[in-house]
Amino acid sequence: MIHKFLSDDEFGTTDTYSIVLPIDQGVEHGPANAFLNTEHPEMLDVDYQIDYVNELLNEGLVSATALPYRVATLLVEKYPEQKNNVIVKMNHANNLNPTVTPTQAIFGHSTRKFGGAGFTIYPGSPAQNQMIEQFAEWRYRHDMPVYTKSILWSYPRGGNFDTTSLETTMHAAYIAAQLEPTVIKVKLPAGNYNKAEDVEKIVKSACGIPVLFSGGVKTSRDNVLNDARDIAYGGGLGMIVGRNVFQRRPGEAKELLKEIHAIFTNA
Ligand code: FBP
Repeated sequence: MIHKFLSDDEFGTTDTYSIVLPIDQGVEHGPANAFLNTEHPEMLDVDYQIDYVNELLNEGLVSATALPYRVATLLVEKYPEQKNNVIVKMNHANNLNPTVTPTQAIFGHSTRKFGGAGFTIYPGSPAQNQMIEQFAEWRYRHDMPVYTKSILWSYPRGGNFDTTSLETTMHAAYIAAQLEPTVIKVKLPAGNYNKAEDVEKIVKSACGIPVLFSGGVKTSRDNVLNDARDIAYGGGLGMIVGRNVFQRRPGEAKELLKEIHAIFTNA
């Protein structure tokens, strides 16, 4: 498969793949957990962070980056040539208070400065309709179809059900597909599942919309590469991988990214 950046016209088309670097964990998990208490604490410094992301984009190791509004704006101001490889994450949750109903608030006020816009929905949450309608509102009535590509994170949560099963993930992909984003992002199912074959079922559930997979806490190189193989051979568009990249030292992170690229290139 051929590697495509978000800025390429062929992004998301058949026989291409993309590796997206999300760095919204400072909002979602807090700056200490996301950046400081890791092997790569320099990431807490936003100037360092945007230089590092620019470097990974320039080296062709990531196809796009998904950032919260302020960080996305700083990156595009310093490196305007990266504009079309930046996905501004429009809504966010945070894990400060676990008793709050899982929902996402709109932070971003415009997607025009960027190449892509990212939204999250939590299917199954008591607040699911609010998030689904937030995305539908932007997708159909505002500027997304004209100016930007869209990535829809679809994470089932907020109810008394297994959030990580194959069935739930297929359901999340099918719901997301009806909103017609450019690309859907779901997590791989957890536990004992049939890897590449189940990835294929999730991809089919997305009704022709390409699917990015993965994400999660930092784990071993082998685990990340096994996931990459399942995704590549199951027909996924690629990976969206944050903490497993930026919580590693740069040398190790770049080696891991190169190995992921090799898997997708040869799939
Ligand atoms: P969770 O709420 O399950 O942690 O998922 C959110 C998130 O971590 C985002 O912050 C990020 O956009 C995406 O999932 C993937 O990032 P990572 O690879 O670090 O999990």
